[in-house]
Amino acid sequence: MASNADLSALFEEFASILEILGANKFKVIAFQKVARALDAMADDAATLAATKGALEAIEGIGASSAAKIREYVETGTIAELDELRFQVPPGLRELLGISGIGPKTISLLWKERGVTDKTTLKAKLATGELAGIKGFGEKKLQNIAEALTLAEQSAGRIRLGAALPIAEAVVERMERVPGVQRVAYAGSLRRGKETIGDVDILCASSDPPSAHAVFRSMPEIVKVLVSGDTKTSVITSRGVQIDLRTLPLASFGAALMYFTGSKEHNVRLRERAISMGYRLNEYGLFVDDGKEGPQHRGIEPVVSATEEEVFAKLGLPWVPPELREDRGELAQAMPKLIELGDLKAELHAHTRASDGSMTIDELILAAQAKGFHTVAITDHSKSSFQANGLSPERLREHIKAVHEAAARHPTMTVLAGSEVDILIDGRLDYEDELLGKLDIVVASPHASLRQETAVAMKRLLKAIEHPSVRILGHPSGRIVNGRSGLDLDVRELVAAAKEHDVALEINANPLRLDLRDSHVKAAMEGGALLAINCDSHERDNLDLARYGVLTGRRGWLTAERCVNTWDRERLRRWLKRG
Ligand code: DGT
Ligand code: CA
Ligand code: CA
Ligand code: ZN
Repeated sequence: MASNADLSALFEEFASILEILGANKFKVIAFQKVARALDAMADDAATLAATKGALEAIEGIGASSAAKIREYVETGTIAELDELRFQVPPGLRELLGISGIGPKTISLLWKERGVTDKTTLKAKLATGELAGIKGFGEKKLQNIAEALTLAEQSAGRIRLGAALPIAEAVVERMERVPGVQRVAYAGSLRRGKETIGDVDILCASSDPPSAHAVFRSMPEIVKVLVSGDTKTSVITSRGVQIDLRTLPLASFGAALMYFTGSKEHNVRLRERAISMGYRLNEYGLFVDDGKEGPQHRGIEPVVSATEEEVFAKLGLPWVPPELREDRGELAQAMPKLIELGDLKAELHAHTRASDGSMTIDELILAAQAKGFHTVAITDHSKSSFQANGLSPERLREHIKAVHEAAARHPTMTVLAGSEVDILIDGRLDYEDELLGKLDIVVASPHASLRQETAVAMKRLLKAIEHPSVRILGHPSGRIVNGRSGLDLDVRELVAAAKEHDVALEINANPLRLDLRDSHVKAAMEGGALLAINCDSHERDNLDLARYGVLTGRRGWLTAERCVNTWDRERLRRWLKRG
C-alpha cells in the first residue's frame, strides 16, 4: 500500500517536472503544498482515500490532487504523471535527486545547453560550455560542480533520519515473528552516525528459518541479495540495504558488540582481550588456549549473553554505542552523556509568521506536550526573504502576539525571539534597538556559505561578539549529503563562544546535524556551551530532538553543558545576563 511518504514523493516529482518544463508557477507551488501536507499528516492518506471528501478536507489538498491520490491508490500509477515523465529526459530526473541542483537550474541547463543527464552535465562543465546562461555566474557553476562531487562521494549512504525509522519498523515487525526472542539494530545506526551505509539487524530466535522468511517477504523489499541460515541481505524500494543476522540468544551480547562496531573500536577491544589472556569474537569472550576458533570446538565462552558482562570481564564499564569510535572511550573516564529525557526547552522554532506551519499557540502546546518548561519563538529575519522573514515592523507586531499567546499559557515560559540572519560581513539583520527587545536571539548563517575559512570565521565571530546573541544557530550551514557549508576553524569558534558565553547549536534536523559530532567534541574539550534545537517548522518536528541528542552523545556531550536541559530559572538567568 502507498505510504504518505511515497505519495509525497510523487507530488514532489510532479512539481519538479512541471518546473523543469517551465509550467505555471502556481501549479508548481500547489503540488509542493500537497507534498508537504502528505508528509505532515498523521493519518494514512491511502486509508482516507476510501472515504468521500476526507482527503479534500485536509488543508493543502484540493479536489484534483485528491483524485490523483485515489487514482494512485487504486491503480498504482497517476496517468498525468506518467505523461509528464515522458516529456523530460530520464537523465534529468536523476539530476533532480542531487541536492543543490534545483529544477529551475536543470530547466535552464537543458533548454539553453542541451544537458540531458549527469554525463553531459559533467562534460559541459569541464569544457566551459555552460558559461553565458542568463543568471549563471562563475559561482553558480562552481556550486553545480561541487553538488555533483558531493553526490558522488555520498553515493549509497543514507541520512540517519531516513535510516532510523526504517530500522525501528523492521525491529518491531521481527519482534512479532514466532520464535524470536530478541531483536536489535546494530552498526553505524546504533552508533548514531549522521549517515548510514547499510542497516544491520540482529535477531535471536529459536526458529531462524521463519525469521529469515518473514524478513525476505516484507512488502517494501525489491531485491534479495543473499539469504542463508544465518544472514539475509535485502534492498528496499528506497534503495536501502538491510542485513538480518540470526544467532543464539546466549551470544546476543557478544554479537551486538561485534556488529555495533566500529571496526576501530573492535580492534582496540580485541587487543585488550588478548592482553588479558582472552580472545573476543562475535560468539563471546573466551579463555585463550592458543588454538584457532574456540567457538567451533564446543568450548564455552566466559561471557557472551550481554554487553555489560563482556565489558565487565574486560575491566570496563559499559560503553555507550555512540562513543565506540576509538576516540579514547576505552582509555579515558567516560562522562555521563546527555539523554533525550534531559531536554526541557526548545530554543529555536518557527511559526506561520515566517516559514513554519504552526501557530504560536500550537507550538507552545507541542512543547508543553514534550514536558518542556520553555519554548522560544524564533521566526526568520528580513533577509531570509525566501523563508518569509519578518520586516522590523512585522517583528514588532510578532513580539506582541507572542506575549499575548504567552499569557494564555501561564505554566509555560514563552520567549519572544528571532532567528536572525548573520549577514555576509557578520552584521546582524536587525538594528540593535530591536534586537534588544527580544528575549532570545539565535544568530544563524543562511546565505553565502562558501566563504573561505578566514572570512567565514570573521563573520561568525562578529555575530558571537554581539551582546544580544545567545545561540549560534547551525554554525556551518551544511546539509548532510548535500552541501559542505562554511569551513569552520572549530577551535577559534569554540574559544569565542566560551569567552562570550554563547551556546553553539546542534541543529537536530537530520538534514543538518550542525554542529557535527567532531565539532561537539571540540566544543566539549574547549569548554563552550551547546544547545540542541529542533528548528521546528512542522508539526511533530520536536520529535527530531533524538537525532540532535545522538550527535551530542557522539561528541561526549553532558546534560550540564547543554542549555536546553537547564531548569527554568537557570535558563532565564543565562538569557538575561549581561
Ligand atoms: P556503515 O554500514 O558503512 O555505515 O558502517 P558500519 O559500522 O555499520 O559497518 P558494517 O555495516 O560494514 O558492519 C557493521 C559492524 O560489524 C561494524 O561496525 C563492525 C563489524 N564488522 C563488520 N565487518 C568487520 C570486520 O571485518 N572486522 C571487524 N573487526 N568488525 C567488523
Ligand atoms: Ca552498517
Ligand atoms: Ca552491514
Ligand atoms: Zn530556524
